[in-house]
Amino acid sequence: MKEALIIFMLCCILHIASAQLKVGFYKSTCPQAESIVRGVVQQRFKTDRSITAALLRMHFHDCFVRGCDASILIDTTRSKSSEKDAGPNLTVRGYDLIDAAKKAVEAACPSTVSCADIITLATRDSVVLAGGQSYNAPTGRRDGLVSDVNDAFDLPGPDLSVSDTFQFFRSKGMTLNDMVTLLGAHTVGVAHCGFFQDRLSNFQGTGRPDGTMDPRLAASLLKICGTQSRPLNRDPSVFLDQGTSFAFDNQFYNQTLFRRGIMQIDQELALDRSTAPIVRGFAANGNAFKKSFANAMIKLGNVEVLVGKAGEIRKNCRVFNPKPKVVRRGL
Ligand code: HEM
Ligand SMILES: *[C@@H]1O[C@H](CO)[C@@H](O)[C@H](O)[C@H]1NC(C)=O
Ligand SMILES: CC(=O)N[C@H]1CO[C@H](CO)[C@@H](O)[C@@H]1O
Repeated sequence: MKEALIIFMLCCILHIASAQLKVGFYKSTCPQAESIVRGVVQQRFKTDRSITAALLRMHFHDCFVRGCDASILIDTTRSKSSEKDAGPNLTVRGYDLIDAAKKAVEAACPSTVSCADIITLATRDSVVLAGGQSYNAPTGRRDGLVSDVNDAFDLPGPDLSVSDTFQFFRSKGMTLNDMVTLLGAHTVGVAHCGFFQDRLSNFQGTGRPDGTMDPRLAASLLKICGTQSRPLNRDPSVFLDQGTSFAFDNQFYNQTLFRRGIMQIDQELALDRSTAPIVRGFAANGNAFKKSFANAMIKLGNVEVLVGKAGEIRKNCRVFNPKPKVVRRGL
């Protein structure tokens, strides 16, 4: 009896904490939703393993700006510049995969599954394909009605200190452990030179490389990046995890222990007194990292979500649904 009561109470607390999202939200309204998304991701992953990195970054940016509401997917129009056009968003990739998944899901269940949930599910599936741990991703998000180029200031830059970076994560309800865990997503994917170039030869205007980077790594990256800045579309990029670049594993942390973090924030995680023990723990125990990552992703996916009747279920992830025509009576 007592146990049943405790379990019942736990359910309620967890329910409230996840703001009405629930695992299997589409079980009755679109039972195929999760398997359709998984199929599309699997198909893509076969020819493009970099899709894991693309989706992880998209999901992070979506959730940190106005919550996980697919506001990142909205295309700019002639009259309004959307989130996509903000500096940090310029190199987000994977929009075409979301379009493909949405199209397949719409064919099975029109106007039922949100674009925000499709990002969440596709990201989870792509992490699993790259070697990460699977998790039950709660669903039931609604798509937002706003996307503004000025909102992307909620995203931290790569040159901030650990404590300044943590302010961003704390404001979204994340712990320091969550932050170190989520940055472990940099175990896959690439960064353009412009995001770390100063570390290679002229760190903070000193005329010298960043002393916290392995000099051999700095020298080899300098050959790729040079010293001049370029526009993003002509800027070379390098792997964020120089060990196992496509595997979703704990090698990112191990690399930073060897001073082989690419961006300043990545390296700082291993050096800052507050985060170094977490980094050492994950570097030593890959399964602990993967488990922690699964939990942190569920938390990320809960940030400021729209549920119930809020927002809408977009038909096309790139545009808001047309406003219903106002029917005027008696005028
Ligand atoms: C302090 C927090 C973070 C900062 C400052 C940061 C910064 C960056 C930057 C500057 C890039 C390079 C983008 C480019 O050159 O195209 C990048 C790439 C990436 N970020 Fe982060 N990031 C942060 C946290 C996260 C989180 C929480 C995730 C996911 C959970 C994530 C996932 C990724 C992935 C997967 C890539 C590679 C993207 C690709 O290959 O296209 N990042 N990040
Ligand atoms: C950690 O990274 C270093 C430097 O790249 C590498 O030599 C070493 O084999 C890695 N250790 C593990 C356990 O993967
Ligand atoms: C992927 C994407 O939509 N990128 C856009 C970012 O913003 C630039 C310029 O504002 C557009 O040209 C890109 O298409």
